[in-house]
Amino acid sequence: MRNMRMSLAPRRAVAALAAVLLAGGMAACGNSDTGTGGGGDDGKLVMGFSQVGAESGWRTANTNSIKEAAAEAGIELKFDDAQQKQENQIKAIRNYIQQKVDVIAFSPVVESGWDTVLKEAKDAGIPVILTDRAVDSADKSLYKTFLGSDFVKEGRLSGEWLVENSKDATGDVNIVELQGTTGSAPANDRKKGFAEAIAADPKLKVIASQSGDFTRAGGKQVMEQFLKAHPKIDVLFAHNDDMGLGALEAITAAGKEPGKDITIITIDAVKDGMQALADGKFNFIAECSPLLGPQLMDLAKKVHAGEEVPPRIETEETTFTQEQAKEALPNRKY
Ligand code: GYE
Repeated sequence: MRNMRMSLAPRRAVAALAAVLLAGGMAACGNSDTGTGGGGDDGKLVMGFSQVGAESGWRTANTNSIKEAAAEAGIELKFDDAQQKQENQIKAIRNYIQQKVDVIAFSPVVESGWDTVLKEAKDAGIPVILTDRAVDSADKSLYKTFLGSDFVKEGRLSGEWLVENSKDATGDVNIVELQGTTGSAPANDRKKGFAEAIAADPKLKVIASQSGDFTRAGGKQVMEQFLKAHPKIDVLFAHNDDMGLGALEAITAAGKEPGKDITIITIDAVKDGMQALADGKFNFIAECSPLLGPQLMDLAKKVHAGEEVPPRIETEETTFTQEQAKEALPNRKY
């Protein structure tokens, strides 16, 4: 009896200790939000992703691509929609730092003002990948790589098409420009590339240029103002399909025929834009691919494993005329 009692006591202690350890262990793995650092509940790589918003068809396709690719790659994705506000993105990134995710990826709504929060991520030892849009930070060590399009090139290709197709025009060709979100990389760069290209022909003149925030509503509203203020508009250059699609309504309401009375050039090549191009309402689209998910997940794995990655990875893109849009449309996935 005595012996038994004596042997029971240590057994109870062992059991109690085991219970404590088990509870502690469960707490640690049950809460990937507070600090596993080396993976999620099931040892998965955890990515915190801060998305710009849901402003356009492009963005929806981009979000879907990221979510699908994460699931396929076995990456646990924490996703936040910032509703086009930088302060929301900064908040989301700080949250991810606190949660000790393995990798932070984000598409910065504007180019400036990221140094402080990027430094916080770096100090916490969490690698950052920029996707879609760039930042203007002088310190390139604040992020591992930038995966996305060459927006200057997209603007330039749009401008070059216009130069080529205005050869026979006599007199001034009046252009209005619908810019993307003020301060965003695609708005800054597309404007720049387009301006550079059309400088080749002095009769091509941008007579008005304003932001429509990359949305259909914004495109429609600003185009209405343009049409009221300027009796002779020959060309619309919209920084994305959605603003161009919004502008179509304003143009039709003003009694003009889009694609004929006003030549329309846009960027993205999402399905609705391609449909407008195939229908003869748009005249040219420079493609910008939103399908960045698979490459992003690949990069996240490499960066997490400490592998070197190139500082800049460019998306492959093309351009579409009306004829090419008709051909491509049946197979367009987004
Ligand atoms: O062109 C536009 C979206 O950053 C490339 O953002 C992206 C742009 C895209 O709202 O439609």
